[in-house]
Amino acid sequence: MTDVTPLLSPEVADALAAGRPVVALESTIIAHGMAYPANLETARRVEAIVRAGGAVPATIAVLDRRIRIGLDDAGLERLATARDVMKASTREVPLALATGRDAATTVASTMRLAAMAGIAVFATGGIGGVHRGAATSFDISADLTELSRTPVAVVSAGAKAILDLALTLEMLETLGVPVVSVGTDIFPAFYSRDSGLAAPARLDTAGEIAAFIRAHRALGLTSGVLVANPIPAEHEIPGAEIAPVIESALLEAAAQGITGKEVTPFLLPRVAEATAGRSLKANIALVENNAVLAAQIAVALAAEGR
Ligand code: PSU
Ligand code: MN
Repeated sequence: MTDVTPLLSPEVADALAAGRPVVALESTIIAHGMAYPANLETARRVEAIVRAGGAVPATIAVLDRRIRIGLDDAGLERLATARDVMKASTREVPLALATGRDAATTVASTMRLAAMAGIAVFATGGIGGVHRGAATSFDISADLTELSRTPVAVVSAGAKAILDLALTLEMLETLGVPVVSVGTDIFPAFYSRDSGLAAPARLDTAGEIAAFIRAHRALGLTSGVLVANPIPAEHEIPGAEIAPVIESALLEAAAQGITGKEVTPFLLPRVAEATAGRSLKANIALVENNAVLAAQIAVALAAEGR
């Protein structure tokens, strides 16, 4: 019989039992979002940043037929180097468990598994959302579905720049997902600080965000919260510069018939190549920046008892 009980690392289990701060981390970015060795270096550095911020990192994946909440270094290395790792959104988690395939978790499945384990805060790069052309392709990430039904705060640099951000914000509103930009009135656009779209709400400190999450929870609201934390200015790629690169990568994807869950893994290396690695540097910087804030939020939440 398949064992679906999450297997917590000893460090994560201890922290959760004691009510100490824990930050969940996804693994799709390791297995499918960045190439080796940048993926492994980033995974390690993000964990170190969470620790330095006073929280315990819990990178989530499915390995050896078990849901893992908190990986050791061998687990991180395996995800960063293995060739046949599945990209598992929530609906694929049972498939990974039942077939015994190793799987990296997306924002959606990481949220769900974090919630199962009692982890309230999660740091990532950018969420999936409504793709350009979704009116005909229907390509809308299950990350939005999960945000609508799973009470985890997702610290991101907004949604992936390859998406239709205006439609993504509309969808988040329809789904009742609070969207809070950090220290700005505008919704960030992953590689750039300014999407040209107004943020639905603004908060300026981790303490304020923790208070928001507590109020959201106290009301019995069961959705997630999207915390949109702009990339640090020194690492941003202005929208006007990155937009044509993304557009030509999207055209290439369309020409090759790339659809569904393959789209992001197809685009990211092409964007990295076309920007001579600048997009990869920006991606790493924003993930690290989100890990800093997520640890602060987790610490603030734990301070008043989760
Ligand atoms: N953003 C990135 N790199 C990534 C992802 C997002 O910069 O690899 C991943 C996340 O794991 C997210 C997933 O949950 O892509 C969304 O995939 P899709 O659009 O197929 O739902
Ligand atoms: Mn999709």
